[in-house]
Amino acid sequence: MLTIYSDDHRLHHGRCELIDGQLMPCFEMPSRADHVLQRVKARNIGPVSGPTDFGREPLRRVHSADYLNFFEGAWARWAELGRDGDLLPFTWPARTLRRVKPTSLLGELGYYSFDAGAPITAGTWQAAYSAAQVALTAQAAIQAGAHSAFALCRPPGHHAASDVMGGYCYLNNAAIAAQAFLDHGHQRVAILDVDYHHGNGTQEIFYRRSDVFFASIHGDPQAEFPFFLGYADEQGEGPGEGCNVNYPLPAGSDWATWSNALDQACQRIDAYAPDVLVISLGVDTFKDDPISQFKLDSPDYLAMGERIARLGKPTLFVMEGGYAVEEIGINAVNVLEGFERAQQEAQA
Ligand code: OKP
Ligand code: ZN
Repeated sequence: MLTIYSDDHRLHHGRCELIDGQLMPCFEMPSRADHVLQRVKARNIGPVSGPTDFGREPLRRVHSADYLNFFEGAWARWAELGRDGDLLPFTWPARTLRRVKPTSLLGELGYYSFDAGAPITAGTWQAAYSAAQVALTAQAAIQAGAHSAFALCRPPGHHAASDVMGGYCYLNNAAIAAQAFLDHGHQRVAILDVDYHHGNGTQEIFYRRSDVFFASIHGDPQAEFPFFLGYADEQGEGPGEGCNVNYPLPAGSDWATWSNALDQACQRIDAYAPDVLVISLGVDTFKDDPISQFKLDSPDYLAMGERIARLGKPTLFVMEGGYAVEEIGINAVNVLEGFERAQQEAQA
């Protein structure tokens, strides 16, 4: 399987995040991508290439122009104010406040975000831009005939909505790639989000559309980030009615519980009959993940890849979360190896 990767991810390294009332070093750190790349090479799953630059237009198909302009220019405005620490929001237009867009940098940042988990540093725009190009380049490989490809994106993307950042995410890599499939002649795309956290951004982007089916298996938002989306009764709206399905699972869920949800998600995807499949590949479902509460073990990721392969669709894997840094490479690449093994057996 081809892997697309860019060193630009290193340009994004937030300093700290607020977790359980404590300021902690960011869990979403550059070494995450290093470990995945190392494992891709150690297991020799295929070639690794850099991204092609497809420009801003494919980002614009998913994100609003005002949001992209704000994000691209935010650091320069922060620096102009004489600041050099991370740019972080701290006030949002929640209920009881107005959804106006203030003119000041911190006011605007509140308008364009939903939490303080997405710090903007000097290199964040470039890193996120390159991650989106990584996803688009892997998408193009499948467009050109590859059965599968791995977009080793960092920072992740699935919490980013059309004009809102948050949860370590700025640009929705998986959504941008899914939209690119449609823009290159595909009719129906399914996105399966296996990250521990609900892909609220992806859901929002496609919620009223029937050309993208979104399925997500995640920690129950009653108890887990992002709290305010990801419930089982969210099934899509208008033309998108029936094209969204959520499987919230309780803390402590192991492979038996998780794989049952996966089977259900796969049945729904099968019934939708997509041309292609995009996997939001988070491996923070791992038992030792420091911020998550599921109990998957490393071999389970092989089985996950096998089950996904049985859908029999061209498949783009897009890296999302996973914070047990030592094991993230093993677990992510296990999904890819399980997929390839089942795929080769099906062909033989
Ligand atoms: C990103 B991805 C707030 C702490 C809350 C945010 C989790 C984001 C997960 N600073 N944690 O889905 O793996
Ligand atoms: Zn996650």
